Amino acid sequence: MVSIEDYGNFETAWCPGCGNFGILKALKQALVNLGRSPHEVLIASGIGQSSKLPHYLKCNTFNGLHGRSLPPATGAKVANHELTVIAVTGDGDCYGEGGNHFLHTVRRNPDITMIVHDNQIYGLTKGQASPTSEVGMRTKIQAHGVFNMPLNPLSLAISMDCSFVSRGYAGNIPHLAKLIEKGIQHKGLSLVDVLQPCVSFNKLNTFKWYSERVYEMEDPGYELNDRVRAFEKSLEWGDRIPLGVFYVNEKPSFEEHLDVLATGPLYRNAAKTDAVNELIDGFV
Ligand SMILES: Cc1ncc(C[n+]2csc(CCOP(=O)(O)OP(=O)(O)O)c2C)c(N)n1
Ligand code: SF4
Ligand SMILES: [Mg+2]
Repeated sequence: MVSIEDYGNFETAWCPGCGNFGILKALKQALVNLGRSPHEVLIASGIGQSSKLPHYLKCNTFNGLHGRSLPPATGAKVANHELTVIAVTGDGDCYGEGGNHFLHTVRRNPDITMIVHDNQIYGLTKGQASPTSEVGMRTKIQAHGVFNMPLNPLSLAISMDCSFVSRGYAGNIPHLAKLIEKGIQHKGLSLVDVLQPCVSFNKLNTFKWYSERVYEMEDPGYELNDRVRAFEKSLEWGDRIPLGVFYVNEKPSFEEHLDVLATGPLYRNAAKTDAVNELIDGFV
């Protein structure tokens, strides 16, 4: 039987009190609840405080370039679709630098769970505004306040028909663990955007600020495949901020479109080089 201890217990470089700890705990809990052993799991990340998370888990990991958690995650899933593949990323990493990859991964729909540590700030580089920072937020760089409109990740994902769209909160670990579990169980790309307080650089969206606003949606009040109603719900932000699953659309995953995977994972199939050799010989 898998236990939390199987995923290790590491010293971290995160600030004491950071919301990242809640996400790490919820992810371990979700993997254990689903009975996934460390060797069955791959976590791919980019660059950021959030992207350090794989360093603190004993399982297969890949820590790549800024904004690039999704391409290696997709590649790994195609090479071995029996793996549980999770992309861990930040609001800057995923919605800024990696925004293009986000859009096209939604279109591709690989069976990957994306966990976005959305602290509405660039934490690692010491507190510049990110794509999700609120208008008016002052930082050392945005000394007169942010004036760019924040990106709404849920609305964007729903508008593009992302097959699973949800929001969790790093201060509600049991709820977040359940959400991650649902994301992993869903076949296709699942987005879990996590509101994550950065206690060092985001003095606006604090644990107190979130705790006064977030609420769990037991039942969103519409069928989860109703894209228009889900989009409308995703616009709710302010005095009340909904948490939970906003949208689900079951559709074929990227891997299901690839006939070559029908006989099993690529890594198990012996490479067939005859046709390639014949082609190369044709140029000699
Ligand atoms: C191509 C590139 N541009 C910029 C950087 C510098 N950089 C590293 S992390 C980061 C922002 C991280 O913000 P986020 O993804 O929100 O992660 P957080 O640290 O907040 O968890 C930036 C701009 C980089 N490493 N590579
Ligand atoms: S800078 Fe912010 S996001 Fe980074 S570890 Fe510290 S509190 Fe967490
Ligand atoms: Mg961030």
